[in-house]
Order: sequence, then C-alpha cells, then structure tokens
Amino acid sequence: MSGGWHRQFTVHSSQPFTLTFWCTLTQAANYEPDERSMGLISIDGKLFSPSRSRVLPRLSGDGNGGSPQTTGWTQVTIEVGRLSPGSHTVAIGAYNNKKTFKDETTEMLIDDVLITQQRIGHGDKRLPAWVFRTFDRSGE
Ligand SMILES: [Ca+2]
Ligand SMILES: [Ca+2]
Repeated sequence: MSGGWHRQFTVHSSQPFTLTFWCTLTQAANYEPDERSMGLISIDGKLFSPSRSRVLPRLSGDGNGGSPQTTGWTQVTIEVGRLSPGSHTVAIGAYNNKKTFKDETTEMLIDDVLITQQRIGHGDKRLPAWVFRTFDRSGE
C-alpha cells in the first residue's frame, strides 16, 4: 500500500530541474524483516528508477517488540532533468510492501519541498522555481 502528497507546478523553460525536500520515515515496532517501508517519488505519475530511489529512506522490520525504527530527518536531492513546458505533478510518498497486523504502521513526514531550475547563463546558480511549505518539522 502507498500514500503521498502531491502538487502541480508549471514549467516555462527547458532548463533541468532539481527536487529537494526533508523527510523522516518511521516504521512501527512490530514489523518483521520481510516487511519493508520506503519513500517514493513520482513526476506526472511515473516513478523514478530504482537507482534514483536509493537516495530515498527505507526501513525493514526487526521483529516484534522494541521501539519504532526511524530514519530521522534527512534531506533528499533528486535530479529531475528537463521537463516539457506546461503543467506537471510531483508526488512524494511512502510504500509499505506488506503488513500482517493492525499495529504495523508506516509514517513519512515531509517538509520544505523545493523545486529549483538552473538559471540560463548563470552557471550552477539555481533559481527556486517552486517552494511548497508543508508543515513545520517541530510539528507545530
Ligand atoms: Ca521491532
Ligand atoms: Ca508483520
């Protein structure tokens, strides 16, 4: 099962995009080792390839008992590449391949989602194209 947050944004020029955001992934205490939770990203409904997804948080269960496992807040950066002019949708979410009991839950929080686009003629300087505030990491 999976769930996520998504937003539309509009592209005006063909310079490459970079997506950055902060996230933390938490798996409840009683997952088994074959029960995995991971972050996922899609653009226009198309998932990024597995090699790119290695930068996304992932956890596997460590059996009944103990504490929930969490990655803690980490910043993820993904080179999105070029997008055609027009409207696009970015989705950031989490996937859980299996759960066998109601006390097994996966939570992914995200914050400071930023899509930047390289500025024409300004080398590596990046222009924030879209900033999506979600909620504060302090939970307020
Ligand atoms: Ca455990
Ligand atoms: Ca289980």
